[in-house]
This record gives sequence, C-alpha cells and structure tokens, in this order.
Amino acid sequence: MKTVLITGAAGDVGTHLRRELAGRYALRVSDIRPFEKIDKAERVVRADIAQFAAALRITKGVDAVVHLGGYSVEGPWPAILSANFVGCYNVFEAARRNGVKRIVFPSSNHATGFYRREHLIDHRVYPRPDSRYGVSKVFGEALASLYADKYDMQVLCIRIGNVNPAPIDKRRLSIWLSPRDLAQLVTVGIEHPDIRFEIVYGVSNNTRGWYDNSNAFRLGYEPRDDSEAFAKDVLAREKPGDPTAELYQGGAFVVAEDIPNPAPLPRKTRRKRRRR
Ligand code: 15L
Repeated sequence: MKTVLITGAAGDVGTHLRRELAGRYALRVSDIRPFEKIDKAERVVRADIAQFAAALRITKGVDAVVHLGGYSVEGPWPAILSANFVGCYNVFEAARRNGVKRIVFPSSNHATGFYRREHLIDHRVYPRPDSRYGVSKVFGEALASLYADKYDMQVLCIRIGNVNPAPIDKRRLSIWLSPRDLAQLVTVGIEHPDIRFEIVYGVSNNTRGWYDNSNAFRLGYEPRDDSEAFAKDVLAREKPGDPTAELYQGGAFVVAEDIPNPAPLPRKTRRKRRRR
C-alpha cells in the first residue's frame, strides 16, 4: 500500500479527503493545527511547513504528497506569504530532496477567479487570480511546472472549486466538488502513470459549471455528482450579492480584502508566529 502524506489534513477539505481515502492508502496526516479526530490507521505528524526542517521531516519516506496545507482564503499578506509561498516552496523542495516524485497540488478556482461567469474556460487559459490568495495558487502551479520540467516530478494541479457535502449558494452550484469526486481526482493524481505536469478543475459534473474540464476527463476522471440536484433549494435561499462579485467566477474574492478564515490557527500558535 502506498504511503501518502496529506498536509493541511485537519482542515475541512483534508477531513473529507481522509475519510474518502481511508483504507486505500497508508495516510500520514500533517497540520499546524490540532486534529479533532484521528483514525487509528493514520499517522499524525504535527508540522509548520513554513519551517523547512519540518517539511523535510514529514515528506521523508512517502510515495506521494497531497499538499493541502496553507492559508485557504484571501487574507493578510504576511499570512499568505508564509503559509502559501514559503510553505509551498518548502514542501516541493523537501519532497525533491527526499526523492518523492508525486505531488498533488490543490490549486484553486481563485487562480482564474477574474474570468467572467459567462466565459467557459479550460486548463490552458492564462491565470487571472482574483486575490493575493489566488496569486499564491498561481505561484504553486508555476512551482509545479518548474519541478516537473527540471526535476522530473509528476504533479497534478487541481483548481478546486468548493468542497462540501452539498453546494451552499448560487456560485457554488457552478464550482461544487463533492467529497467522493474530490477523492477520485486526487487518486488520479497519485496513480495515473503518465502525469508530468497537468492542470485540471476540481469540480463535479455540474450542469451549471463554467469550466471545460476535458483535461481531467482525458486523465480518466468520471465525476459522479451534479450540483443540479440541490439547485432548487439553494436558489430559494439565495440573497442578492455584491454586483461586481456577481460578475466574476471568483465571487467575493474579487472585491474583498479579507475573507473570514474558516480554519484559523489556534490562538497560541498565532502568537508564537507573530513573535518569530
Ligand atoms: C477556495 O479556494 C477556498 O479555499 C475555500 O475556502 C472556498 O472559499 C472556495 O475557494 C470557494 O471559492 O468557494
């Protein structure tokens, strides 16, 4: 059985993914935050990936890395810089030094969030990040490209929409990714024999989708879910949003300077980080 390291594994997406991949891989789970629940088959390695030594320690001896760790919304530059630029570089470089060839890099819809909603985009479009967070995801994709070309790594970048058991609003009807479809895409990233550097969209088979995800289908992705099943209820609850945000795929990220962080660091860790 392959050993797979998941960074940022205590977060929402990480928690869904661990549940879906349990039993398929030996999971090494890492986060800077404490874990609420651990499966007895999982090996926990607490780490701050902004520290290179920590990244080296956790990537040793694994077959693949799923690098979810980082700041997951638009936020202050120092937080994005440390978690998403320094942390991401550390994970790629530590994996290279440890001879780990496979990385699944969960990028984000916010790497292309400044495309308008009526635009159908594919994996070849020029990035149009909608935030500092989106820029950090474009940086991760560029790093993936460099490590594939220069060091023969095999990297699947998944521009994730929104992972949730059900879509939560109108925008998410277009970008929803069910947990089991997420797990399928990550498995493609770990297993596909011919991946070098690829970009796909992390979305289910949504009727209202705004992506041409043919690159994912070419690699064997067969999404099982469609947000349309939830559309009636979601639209009945929908409140009018910011008119500019409504124009763009990235939604609130195109106008906001700070999106509430769904998974803030525990207070003690935040204080320690500020002192460094
Ligand atoms: C993301 O990239 C974020 O990590 C997630 O928290 C959501 O905000 C998601 O995008 C989204 O666009 O819904």
